[in-house]
Parts: sequence; structure tokens; C-alpha cells
Amino acid sequence: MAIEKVDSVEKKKFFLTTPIYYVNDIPHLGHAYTTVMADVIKRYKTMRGYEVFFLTGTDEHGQKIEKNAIKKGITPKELADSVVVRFKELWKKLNIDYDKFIRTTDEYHIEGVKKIFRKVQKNGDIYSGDYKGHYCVSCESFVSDTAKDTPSKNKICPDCEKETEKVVEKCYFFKLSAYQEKLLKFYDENPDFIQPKSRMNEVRSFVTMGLRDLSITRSTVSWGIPVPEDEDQTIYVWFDALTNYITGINYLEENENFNKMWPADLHVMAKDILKFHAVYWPAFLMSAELPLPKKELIHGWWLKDEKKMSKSIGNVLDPNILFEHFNSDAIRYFLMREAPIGSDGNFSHQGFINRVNTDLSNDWGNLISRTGGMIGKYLKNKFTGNALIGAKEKEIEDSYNELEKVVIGFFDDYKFNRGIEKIFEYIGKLNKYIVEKQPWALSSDESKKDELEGVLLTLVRAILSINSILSPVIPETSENVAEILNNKTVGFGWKDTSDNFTINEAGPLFPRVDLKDFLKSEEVEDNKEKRGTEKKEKVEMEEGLITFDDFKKVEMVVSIVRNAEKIENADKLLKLEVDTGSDTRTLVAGIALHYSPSDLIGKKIIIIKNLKPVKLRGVLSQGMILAASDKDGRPYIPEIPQETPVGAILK
Ligand code: ME8
Repeated sequence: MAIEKVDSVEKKKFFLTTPIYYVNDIPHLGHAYTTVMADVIKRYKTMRGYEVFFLTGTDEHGQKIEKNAIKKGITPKELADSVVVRFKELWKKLNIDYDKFIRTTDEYHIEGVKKIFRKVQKNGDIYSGDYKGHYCVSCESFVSDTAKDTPSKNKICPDCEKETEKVVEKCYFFKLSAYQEKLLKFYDENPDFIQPKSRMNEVRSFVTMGLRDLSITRSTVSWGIPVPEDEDQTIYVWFDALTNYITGINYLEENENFNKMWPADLHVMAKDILKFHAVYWPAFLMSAELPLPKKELIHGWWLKDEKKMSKSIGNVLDPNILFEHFNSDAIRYFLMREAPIGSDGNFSHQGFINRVNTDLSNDWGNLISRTGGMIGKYLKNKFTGNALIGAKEKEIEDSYNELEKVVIGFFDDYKFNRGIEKIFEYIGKLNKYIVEKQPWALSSDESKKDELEGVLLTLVRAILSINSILSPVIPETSENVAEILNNKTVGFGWKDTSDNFTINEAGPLFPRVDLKDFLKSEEVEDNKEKRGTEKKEKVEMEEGLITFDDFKKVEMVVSIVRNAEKIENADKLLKLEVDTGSDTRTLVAGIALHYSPSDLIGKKIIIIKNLKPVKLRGVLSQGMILAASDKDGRPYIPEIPQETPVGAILK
């Protein structure tokens, strides 16, 4: 296991890239997956002591973009400019901390591509000829170099199964065939170059079958970088695009920074573009006398309705829809937790919501709010420094240290789903520990005060420790939790925070989302225009009325009052601790003139659970008690039959 590396890697550089995405369409969940993964890797590697440089960007030349722009009646550059904004906006929303965003229409890139082209030419690997064969515009790929049979009419692309175009044109070829043996030797010497190994085997057998020389220019496509000294042709989009990995770190000047950063430590991508990265790219680099990337991490596809999510199939999910209900961490978490890196994942709304509600709302969010609630209730948010740390508490610490080693092992291997799974097993253990220790029982016995403090302190330390190793995946939440627990210690190790400190009160971190609401918003998205007109017609008739759907937005649940007390200097206010069946929370109610605390303790009430929390007299009220009110404002709390279960929903 790689844990020993922690100190030895200090200040080593780590150059990390995503593919540069085509600007023929707006980003979807598949693009988000790769980019979130790279961001998680950046944050994790930074924690491990590396100096990380993260490059992403857009691929803007080629026939696909040219055709799309013509269809839209705009120039390719106009199309690119509008789509680049969409990518950048989404990366911002998803908290992607890239260091550089490269566009292949950037001048330094264009000059850098010309430079490597000249270099490869000078080294004798480029010759002119005629290409006769088929071209897949969707993959931007010469089909006859992957399939050796004679191209027939309407040949189907073996990769995307779309119809190809017949192409006969003058071009320059790259002597790919001359690199077959060199590539096989490189794979033998670097068996970990491609992860997972199964993909390495695919690459090896593809190369073993024989490589044909590759056309690296086009004379029928004008939207591209002109070939140096032959402006009738443009450079093939893949030769142009792959070069971004070096032009993005200043290959043009080949300065100190370039020499420090290159070779890349990790190229991340999906399996659709493996051949370009594992065969063509190393061959181009060998020819240009540059070192080869150290590793390529190949993940699977997000599928929808069992098919690869892709624009041309029309089954893409725009992550912006998810933002209507979830924050960026929920989306990041789902993507990293759900699919094992090498396999495909099928996206379903149900799967998404279950994962987020179960892990983030119930397990992680609840552990924090429960712990915070108890510290507020039993310790008035202040530890006194008398915590008693017993054997059970020591065991919680030891098992965290064990867990951390396992998680580092998985994360170093980019098996994020496995590492996260282990973290959540530990979170489950902490929730059980609360049940076993029963802090509520300890709190009613004055002689057990130090033990109570020990339990709550151990929970705070465990939460802080977990919070730190989860931070690459859910960075925003991690900052909020550190804020709540008043401790911003980062990095690895058990967070042995001082036992004399105060904590801040917390609102819910991941409010639960109802599947029906979630699905409804997608429907709304699909039928926006239609609904717009319907709405106008109905609005006059319906003024003042609410729909059943409006009503359903209000989450009302039967809860039980566990504790009630007066709020100092506020005659009308009572502070209630209520158990809602899924959590314990604090409410502030303006009923103190008519109900005493003892009237309420043990009483079942109805609360509105999804009301935005507000602070009243310094106390955070997370919801509202339902009560009738007469003309003088006297409250009447409805009686709930005693047998009604806590957590029952009113509908
Ligand atoms: O291929 N599931 O760009 P591209 C998972 N410009 N990942 C997916 C996905 C899905 N359904 N769909 C897309 C190109 N991706 C070239 C790359 S690099 C020098 C040039 C992700 O916009 C995944 O990373 O088609 C895949 O490899 C990439 O987007 C393809 O993006």
C-alpha cells in the first residue's frame, strides 16, 4: 500500500489533464464526470503533498465543428465562443479548480502545433500522398486505418456505428507503421501506462494487428490550423488536439516550466478516445523526441437508457437540471461514488436521489446535525476540557487510522468509489456508537458529565477527520463542516482537536429531496415553452388558488417534543428539541404565553420540516410548529392521536 509515500512525495509536481471537449454541443454529465474526477484527483494529490497543475479546455477545429456551425448559420469561432462559456460556467458551478483552460483556437496553441509538425517533419516521419478511404465525422477518425477491409459504400464506423463519408484527397501521412515495434516495447516496459489493465490489453492487441500510416492533414476541411509551408491543407484535428497537452504548458517556448511539467503524470478520459491517446499520441511524441506521459486513466461511460450518453444519440443529461435541487457536492459525490472507474454506469434519477438522500442526507448530514444538536443541548456548545476518553473512544480513533490507510490505498489507485464506500462504513459505525453510548441518558446523570463530554468530543474528532479525507470529493460541504465545528485543520490523520472549545450551530447540510419533485423539474424543462402559454391562459382563472403540487411542496411530519425550554429575555418564545423520525432538530415557537415547557415535553406535534432555517434570538430554528390561531393570536396546538408514529407524513 502506498501510504509510505506521504512524506517522500513532498513538492513533487503532478501534471494532470482532461480531454479537451468538442464545442459542437453544450457539456453533459459525461463531460462533468471526467472533469470532476480530475478535480478530485487534483485536490487529493495536493493533500498528498504534490504541486499539481490541472489543464482542461476545448477542442475547436475540425469537420464536426465546421459542419455544425454551418447548420446553425454562424462561424465556427462564434459557435466555439458560445459553447466555451457553457463549459466554463458549468466548471465553476461544479467547483472545478483547474489551473489552465486551453482553447485550440488560442494563438500560442496554433503556433505550438506548427512547431511539433515541423519537428516531426524534420525527423523524416511525414510524407505527402493521397488518402482514399472513409472518414467518420462524429469520431473525427479515418475509418480505413482501423478496419483493413476495402471500404465499401456507406461504411459504418466501427466505433460509433454511424455512417462514414467517402474521402479522396491529397494529404500528408505520418509514418505510424514505423512505430509499431517501439510502441509494443514501450507497453512492455511500462505495463501500468494504461489503467485499468484490461484497456492496456486492448491497445496492445490493436497495435499487434498492424498499424497503417495515418493521414495527419485534410485538404477538404478549411476550419483548422494551416499546414506550415502548405496552406492548402489543414492539420488533422486529432494531431492538433492531442498537442494541447504540451502547448498548454508552453511547448512553444520550451521554457523551464515546460521542462518541469512535461511529461504529464496523468491523462484522464473515457474509453472512446483510448486509441488516439495510447497509440497515436505516444507515436507523435516519440517522433518529436519528447518523453511519453506516465499514465492514462480510462474510465467507463455514463449510460442513459442503457446507451452511451452522447449528443448524437440525444440521451444526454444536462447537469444544470440537477442544480435545481442539489448542490455541486451532491453531484460530485454521486459521480465519484456510483461508478467503478473502469465500468459503465447507468444514470437513473432514482439511483441519483437514493444515493444522495441515503449517504449524504441520512448518514453524513445527520451525523453532523445530530452531534451538533447534542453538543448544543447538553454542553451549550462549549467543551470544558474535562472529557473522559475511554477504551471505546480509543477504538474509534484507532479504527479511523486503519480506515485512512485503506482509503489512501484506494484513492492512490484512483478507486474513489471503493475508498468512499469504506468511509461511509465508518460513518455508519459512528452513528451506531451514538446509539450505544446514549448521550441523552448520560446527560441526565450529573456524575457522567465527563463521559458525555468524551463521547461528544470523540464524535467531533472523528467527524473532522472524515471531513478532511472527504474534502477532495465534497469540498464545499467540507468547508461548511469545518466552520460549524470551528476547526479548519486539513490533511491526513486523526484530528486531535483541543477539548476546550466552542462550536457553531448547524443548519441541515443536505436537505432531502423528494423524487417526485425532482422528476417534475425535468418534465418542466422539456415542456417549458408549451407550459408557458398554458400558464398565461390559466393564470386569471386561478388567481389566489394553489395547485396540489404547490401544496405538496410543504413537508409536514408528525414529530415528538423531546425537550422544551424558555428563551432568556424573550417572553413569547420557547426553544423545542423535536425528533422528526429522521433527525433531531431545534425549533423556536412563539407560544410561551400559552404553553409551558412541561405541557410540551413528550407531546406529538406537526412540524413544517422544509422551511428555510432562521435565527431567532440567537437560536437557529429549523422548521415551524403547526398551530391554529384565534383573532387575538392565541395559539392552539392540534392534538395528534397518541398511536401516530413519529415521522408520519401529512398529505
Ligand atoms: O473526444 N460517459 O471530445 P468529446 C463518460 N475532443 N464520459 C464521457 C461521456 C459519457 N457518456 N461522454 C463524454 C473528444 N465523456 C475530443 C478529445 S483530447 C486531446 C480531444 C467524456 O467532447 C470522456 O472523457 O467527445 C470522453 O473521453 C470525452 O468526454 C470525449 O469528449
